[in-house]
Amino acid sequence: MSQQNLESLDVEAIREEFPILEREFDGQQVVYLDNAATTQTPDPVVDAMSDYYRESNANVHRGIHHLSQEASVAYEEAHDRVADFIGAAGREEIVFTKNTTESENLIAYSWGLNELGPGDEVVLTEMEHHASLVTWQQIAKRTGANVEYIRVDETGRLDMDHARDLIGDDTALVSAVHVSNTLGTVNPVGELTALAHEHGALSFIDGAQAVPNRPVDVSEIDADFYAFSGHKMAGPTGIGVLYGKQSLLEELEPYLYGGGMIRKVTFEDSTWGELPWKFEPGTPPIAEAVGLHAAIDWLEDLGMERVQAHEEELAAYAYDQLAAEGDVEIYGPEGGADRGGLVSFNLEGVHAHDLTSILNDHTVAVRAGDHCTQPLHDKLGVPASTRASFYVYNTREEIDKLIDALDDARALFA
Ligand code: 7TS
Repeated sequence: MSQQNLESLDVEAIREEFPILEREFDGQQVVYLDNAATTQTPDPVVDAMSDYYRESNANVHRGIHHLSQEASVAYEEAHDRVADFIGAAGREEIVFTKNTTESENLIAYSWGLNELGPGDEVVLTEMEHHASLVTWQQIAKRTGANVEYIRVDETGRLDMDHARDLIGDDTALVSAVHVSNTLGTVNPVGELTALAHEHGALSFIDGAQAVPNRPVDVSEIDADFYAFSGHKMAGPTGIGVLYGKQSLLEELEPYLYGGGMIRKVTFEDSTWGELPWKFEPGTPPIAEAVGLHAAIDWLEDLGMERVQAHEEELAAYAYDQLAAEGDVEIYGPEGGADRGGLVSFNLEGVHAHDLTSILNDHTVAVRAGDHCTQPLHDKLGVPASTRASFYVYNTREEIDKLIDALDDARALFA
């Protein structure tokens, strides 16, 4: 794709599909820079879900009547669409969950509890989200396995020498975040997966901050498992994805039991249905699957390369503007190809929560806290940071508003 094409996201036209961006508080239009927490939902996605409820709503699992048939087809096709979007082989490899957190827990319970034991190692990174860190920590406690962490260096990148030292024959799983939700670092997840495989270990990649923002091909990464959430990619809340290699998913015990996932049930025992239904018991998120399908169509119309280029451009701009302030500490790589579309920082002498509250007075929506990476913040030596995170509808002018508001925070607190 040419550079010109890469730069051609029509942000003005995109913004028209998000009425929420017109909202005003105290006469000021909202500047929404909290996209790493959740993105806004464009009209075509809202319409797809609304149409589903108005015209096709029924339970799935192939009921005999027309509406159930229609709902089932829509639900199944959503799996196909996701598979195609991330380079999976087919719907058998796509399990719908509630969110990334549930996808992590599914593998932790289905595989971890059954397969891990004393002496086994689970290798994480110091920049894991609690969704993975807390989960594997607790599974390790229950199984006697050890958790090790690949170090984050002073530039906010993974120390790959340390990764090579840590990943060895005792390693059963390497679980790494693709793009850090705090540092913005884009990790070499293909290399980490290759290291895991060299030692007979599996790899789980947390793609919650990657799939929304860049082209992702799970077969190229060769990840065994890969997880992400609908609500961070212009889709609805209530739906997440677990990708798993079919051969592995076939061997795994289900994590939740119930209706819709069985083949044969007697009073004595039960057998499991086909993939992916084996892992989707009960009434699934049907309208949300329709919404996720629409969100993927919408994103692919924009072009994921363009989405990535737009975010990298905004992140580099924000980084430079913040760095030029002189009293701002920024975490993570400087920008460019190994930073995703977010910047976490602290203003000298001002607590992140106070700064975020001042920014809110200017209707600039950012997030303060540890962003579910407490151990990483401990390592950075700060209790919290302020994070601005970008999506396809954000502009440089919105970042300028954030920068302008810093003066108020200095005047009040510094
Ligand atoms: N992994 C990463 C890297 C994340 O950023 C998040 C959510 C999750 C997992 C969990 O996703 P969920 O959909 O199950 O909640 N991150 C954030 C955040 O940074 N602020 O709010 C949610």
